[in-house]
Amino acid sequence: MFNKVLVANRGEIALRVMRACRDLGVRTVAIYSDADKHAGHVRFADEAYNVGPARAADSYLDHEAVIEAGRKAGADAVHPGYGFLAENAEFARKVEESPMTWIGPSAEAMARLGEKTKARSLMQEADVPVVPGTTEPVESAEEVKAIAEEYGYPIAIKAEGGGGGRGLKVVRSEEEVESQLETAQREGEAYFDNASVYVEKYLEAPRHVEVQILADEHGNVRHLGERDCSLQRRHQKVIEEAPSPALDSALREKVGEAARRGVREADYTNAGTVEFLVEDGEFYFMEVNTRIQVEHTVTEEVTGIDVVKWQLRVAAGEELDFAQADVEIDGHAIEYRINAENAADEFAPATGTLSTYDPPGGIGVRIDDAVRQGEEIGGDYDSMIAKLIVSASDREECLARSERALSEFEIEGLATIVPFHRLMLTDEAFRAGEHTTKYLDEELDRTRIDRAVEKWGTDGAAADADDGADGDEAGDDATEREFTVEVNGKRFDVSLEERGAPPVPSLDAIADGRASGGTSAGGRSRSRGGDATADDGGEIVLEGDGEQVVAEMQGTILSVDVEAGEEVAAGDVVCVLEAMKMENDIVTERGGTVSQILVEAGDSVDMGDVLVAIE
Ligand code: MV4
Repeated sequence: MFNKVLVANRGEIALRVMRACRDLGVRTVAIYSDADKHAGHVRFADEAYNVGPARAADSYLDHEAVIEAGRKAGADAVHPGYGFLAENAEFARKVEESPMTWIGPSAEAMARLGEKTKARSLMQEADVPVVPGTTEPVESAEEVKAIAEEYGYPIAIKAEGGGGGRGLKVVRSEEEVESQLETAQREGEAYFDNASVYVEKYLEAPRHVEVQILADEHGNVRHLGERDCSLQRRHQKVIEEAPSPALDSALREKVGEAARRGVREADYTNAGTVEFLVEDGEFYFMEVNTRIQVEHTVTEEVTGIDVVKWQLRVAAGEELDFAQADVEIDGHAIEYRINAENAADEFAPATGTLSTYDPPGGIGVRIDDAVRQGEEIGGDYDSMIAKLIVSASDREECLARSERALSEFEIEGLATIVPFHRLMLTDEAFRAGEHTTKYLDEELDRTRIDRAVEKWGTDGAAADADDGADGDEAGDDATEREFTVEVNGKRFDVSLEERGAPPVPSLDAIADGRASGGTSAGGRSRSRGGDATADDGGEIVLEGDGEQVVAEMQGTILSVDVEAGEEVAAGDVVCVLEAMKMENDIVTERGGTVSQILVEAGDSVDMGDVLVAIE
């Protein structure tokens, strides 16, 4: 095993890799940018090297700086995590040529699978079903039209170097061929330095199912079952789960074995993922991801196999010590990506300081993160700040446990997509496991997301207690504070909201030495005398010393305790109002002669209604 591993990444995945290193007794080296001096992965590592002043992602992409840090630290291997340099065959080759070991597939295997037509041919060789289409690049619109004649529209034109939705163009009729071909070629050139494109039959509403693979350098290839990643937004996965609710055991077996045959054919080693599209009970190879993925966690939860640990072991030359038949899928796991984004604003990235960060715990709950309370999220990097992985004995239990865990997740100071996840747990299609890759972008009603964010707040946290009262973040101008009060030994969480300017005291009130018409203690309600307040809007006309006794809150009149013409003194009870299950004595402020009674027992009254007039 290695002595020291450099982790060429940041955030939760850097920590995830370092944890596997620690479990194996391997020392860890972090790299960091100036913006990340105090970041979680830096704090966790045994030692850390600054790889450049660049603020954002650039520092983590500097091949030479990363390799130089490894040399200085005396590291004997490099783990790239995901993103950044993870699928860069050129960087992998540079590490291979250094004294360090590359923890991943060989640069050669990466290059082989990175080119999509090569990967398609290779899969066909291994008897893995591919989407009907070409295994050679196409150049002219005529070629494309001829292929479309064969399979029928719609077809997909895909960039040879493509992936993740970039360089994918759908063609629905012959008229669109020319322009879509040009666009795909242009995007391929711009994104991947490769204008070469190929054609596939386009599947309208497939599911995304991917198989986790582990392969050692001794010829052993194992699959760890599949994950379902159909819930995506603009090609970004949002929720992933294992196993896929879309497969039965026969199809599961077929997909897993196909993935195994495919990577064996590619002479592939280390961890990898074979992605498939599944539609109408058929599955088709899409691409191979030659890295550890964000969602590897759900596979770990249902198989009990530490995928990252095996990446290190396999790279160190060890042999996989379990047979395919030993791999058992036990229960169900779902991963929720906790992204700092406002779901109600087209998932726009959010920045801010994590004034509260209190993740859930308990049985079946795993949190992979690298942030802590008080940290500032500046928007320099990917918006995913944490992952919540929930596991249980079956999907039903997993969904119920997910509701519990998400409602426990308390994040303040920053919008996250927790409310969106809570919405998904109420969504029929998701709960039934029937959602396809089109669901989020094309089928889900946007206003439901808006309402979820309103209900649970942008952070979706502890909202059951404060009843969606994060109104200050929703942009209205109310000032709101939360208080905890104890009444008769019982604890209540209340939130108080103040809107508008405070009332302006009247001249009368000032002369009387009162601030404004104050509420008497003991459930006694204020009545309005000459001290009309600013929010009266002039509706009450005061005559001389007259007084109007008004309802302080909405409720029901239980009794009227005075009669017209009766003389009353200040503080006398004129009626009793039941509101919020309490009986409130309504008293006069100053007293006089009762001139009018406007209510009787049983009447419902609104706040501000005049009950009794006094002259
Ligand atoms: C497809 C497809 C339908 N038919 N290919 C999108 C990402 C890229 N890697 C491949 N993608 C697709 N390729 C054919 N022949 C539909 C998609 C697709 C998709 C795939 C997986 C997950 C989400 C998706 C969302 C839109 C389109």
